[in-house]
Amino acid sequence: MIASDAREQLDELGYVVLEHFIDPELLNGLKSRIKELFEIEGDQAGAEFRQEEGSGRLANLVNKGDVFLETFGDPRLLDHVRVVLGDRFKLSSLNARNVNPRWDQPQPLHADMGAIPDDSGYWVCNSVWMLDDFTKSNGPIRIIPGTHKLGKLPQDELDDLLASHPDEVLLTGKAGTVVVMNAHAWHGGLPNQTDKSRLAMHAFYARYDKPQQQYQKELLDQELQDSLSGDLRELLTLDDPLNDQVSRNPETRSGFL
Ligand SMILES: O=C(O)CCC(=O)C(=O)O
Repeated sequence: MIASDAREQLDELGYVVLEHFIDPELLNGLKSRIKELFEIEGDQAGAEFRQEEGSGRLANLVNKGDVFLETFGDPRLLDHVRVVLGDRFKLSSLNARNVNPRWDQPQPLHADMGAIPDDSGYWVCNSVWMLDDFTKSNGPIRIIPGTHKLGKLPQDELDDLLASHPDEVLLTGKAGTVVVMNAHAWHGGLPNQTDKSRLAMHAFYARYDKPQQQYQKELLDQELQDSLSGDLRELLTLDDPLNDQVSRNPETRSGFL
């Protein structure tokens, strides 16, 4: 069950901000494992998916620590994702993004995976886990409310994807906040004007019939796959021939995030 105003915000605005969502102990665990992974992976960090100038990225986090298994299957989160994607959906990817201090470029406005809703409706939904405070000046995400309903991509409508948009809203909040976002809504990260980096984790979901951004069955160690059962196994679609068919081809898995 989710609050009716949360449902309304997801329907109308395309996002909802859930404060105090992450338990403080989990928050610390996520931050310290992510920090460790950045050190271990060095200049290869994010390479399984994409690297991005001005931000550190990590990909395939499901495979990189038990602490991540406590995140993407959280029933409170899935209740919100269900509002966007309906009852049948899967984890598409679990990544992190750390905006470097003083990085002065915004990301272009985009919809995740360049996705446009189809005849069956919305098919991408993201959740942004704020692992640091997100402030107006340290590289928050901007979102243009309502654009998930347009059925158009920003690159087809705007002359300048980097320019500020008259309707943009900045997603800010304390560490521990999670934003659930209809990922068809136009959004993008902003510059970090501060001396500290800004860390987020993204648990990204797709409708059951669409490609995963990262084909989990190919990426996860066999030992981990064998140990997973129940809801997590189902969310990762490790036993789903339809997913094998749609997610195996790397060409269908491009785009931002
Ligand atoms: O700033 C973030 O963490 C998310 C930015 C974003 O929308 C992206 O990387 O596609």
